[in-house]
Formats: sequence, C-alpha cells, structure tokens
Amino acid sequence: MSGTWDVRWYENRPEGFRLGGVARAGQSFFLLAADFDADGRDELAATDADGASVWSWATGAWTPVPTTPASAGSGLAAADLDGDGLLDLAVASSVVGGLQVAPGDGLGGFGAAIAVAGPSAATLVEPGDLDADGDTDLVAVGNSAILWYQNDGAGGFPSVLALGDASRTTDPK
Ligand SMILES: [Ca+2]
Ligand SMILES: [Ca+2]
Ligand SMILES: [Ca+2]
Repeated sequence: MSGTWDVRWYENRPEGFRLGGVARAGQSFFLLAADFDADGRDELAATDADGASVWSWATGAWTPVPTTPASAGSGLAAADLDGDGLLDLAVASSVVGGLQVAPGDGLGGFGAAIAVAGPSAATLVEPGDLDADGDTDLVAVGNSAILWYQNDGAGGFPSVLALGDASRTTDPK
C-alpha cells in the first residue's frame, strides 16, 4: 500500500477537481508548487517525512536539492532571495542547520544550499518583504520564537530578529 503521505495532483476542471495522479509515492512531509523555470507551469518541491531530504520535481522526475547535510528539510518557501530574477528555495530544518537557501538556476534546478547564520532549528519558513525595502525577507518558526531573517538585498541575511514567543505557533501565515 502506498500510504497516505503521497504527493498527488488534482486537475482543476470545469466540473471540479479530478485526481490527476500520484506525483510521488511515499512519506512526503511538506510540499510547495512554484514556477521555478518561469515557463508558466508550476514545479513541485517536497521534503521527506523520514529522511527529511528535499526534492524538486521539474522535468518529470524527482531530483534531490543539495542541502547540507542531505537530510535537512522541514519547511520550504519559494522566492527570489538574491535578486537575480530566478526563484530560489528556502529550506527550514528542525533537525540541523536552521535555515538554508538553495539558489535556483532558472531551469528548475538548484545550486548547493547556503546555510544562513542564526538559530539552529526552524520548522516552517515564509517569504515576505517585512521592511518594505524591495527585497524578500524570510520569516521562520524557530524553537522558541518567530524569526525574521532580514535580506541585505543580495540574498544574504546578516541579521536575525526574534519577533516573539512562538511556543504556541505552528504556522507563520
Ligand atoms: Ca515551470
Ligand atoms: Ca534568485
Ligand atoms: Ca525586505
């Protein structure tokens, strides 16, 4: 049996949603859809529930996203963080490393993820321009606080601010 944690896609049809297929069978934990190669059709990114590896689906196959270590993914967010016009992938890890950013190559692939200095664990991450300076910052749920990673405009995050108690928070949205 394939279990209940498959990645399935549902086609939006005039008569309603219809199961299009199982895009990924197995223990997936977090999923997002974004147009990483800007062709008008969304790609997928997912994290494993067991190994917490991060995978992207762009060309009909799942490809590992190079995080360090390889098993380091809880939550994901897609945004252009380094300002080159291509969507990047932010990876939050509740196990090791806190936050990492894998730069998108505009073709659906990602370069080696870069560790962002800050608290060592984060579960969920969400992009947003919190200071309205035109670049996309990151907000993550850390162990004990909501964390604001302020973008320096080039994809660096030199300052991390704790925004408050996150002990009762499960989603930054
Ligand atoms: Ca696409
Ligand atoms: Ca980018
Ligand atoms: Ca900003």
